[in-house]
Amino acid sequence: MSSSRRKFIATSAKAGLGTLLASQAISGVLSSCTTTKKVTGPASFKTGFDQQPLPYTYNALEPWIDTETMDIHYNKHAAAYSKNLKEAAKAEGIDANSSLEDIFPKINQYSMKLRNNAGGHYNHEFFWKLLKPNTAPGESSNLYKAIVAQFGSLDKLKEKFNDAAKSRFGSGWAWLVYTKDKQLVVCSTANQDNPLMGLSGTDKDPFISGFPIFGLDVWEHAYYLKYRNRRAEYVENFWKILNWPYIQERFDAVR
Ligand code: MN3
Repeated sequence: MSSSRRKFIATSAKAGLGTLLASQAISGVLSSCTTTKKVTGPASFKTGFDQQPLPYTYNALEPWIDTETMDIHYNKHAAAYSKNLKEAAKAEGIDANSSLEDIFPKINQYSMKLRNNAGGHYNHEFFWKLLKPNTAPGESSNLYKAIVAQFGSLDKLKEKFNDAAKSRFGSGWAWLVYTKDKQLVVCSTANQDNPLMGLSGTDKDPFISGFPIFGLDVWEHAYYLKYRNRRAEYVENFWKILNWPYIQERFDAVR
């Protein structure tokens, strides 16, 4: 067992009150004494600047994501974000051993090159881990229960998430975010922005800040070779390769 896992179990055992407060939040009754811990996630999810090995082969997600797309997406697009992030960080005096989670809250202090490539690198490192064929939601998991409490059902969440992914104009991402108010919220961001960034949205394009539980890349480079203009079909198929054990672990770590 990893030390972070041991620590998590030890923390969970002591977390009777925390669990009570979280269940109140999940049922929609937010207690005024609920602690609002900063939602940047635990250390075990910290992201460095180097690209990590893809956790499966290029054809592992066939037929939902084709081999050629996976290869180009990982080796060209995602690799470029990591390379350009390191260039920008060096130019802007950022320690190469920093984690992106520490940089995102103050992202406005840096250039657009840093923002785009830090987001691009983080989002893709995260995205690869979110994908795994043949997993299913554990209906007794905290995440599943929170989804049902918040949205009514998993199908209702899917509908909301798919709408966000389909209606994001141009390039961007759709997200399920856990906010510091302990709510699960669906949102989307443009380009390579993500909910960990210290950004503010507009009335027409509100920005939801929080810890991403999962997200979907809706840039054309993520699907165009196979799906052409059929983004809706790609979005629908995402649910067939969503890595439920991993997203349940993420939720358990921040809730
Ligand atoms: Mn991409």
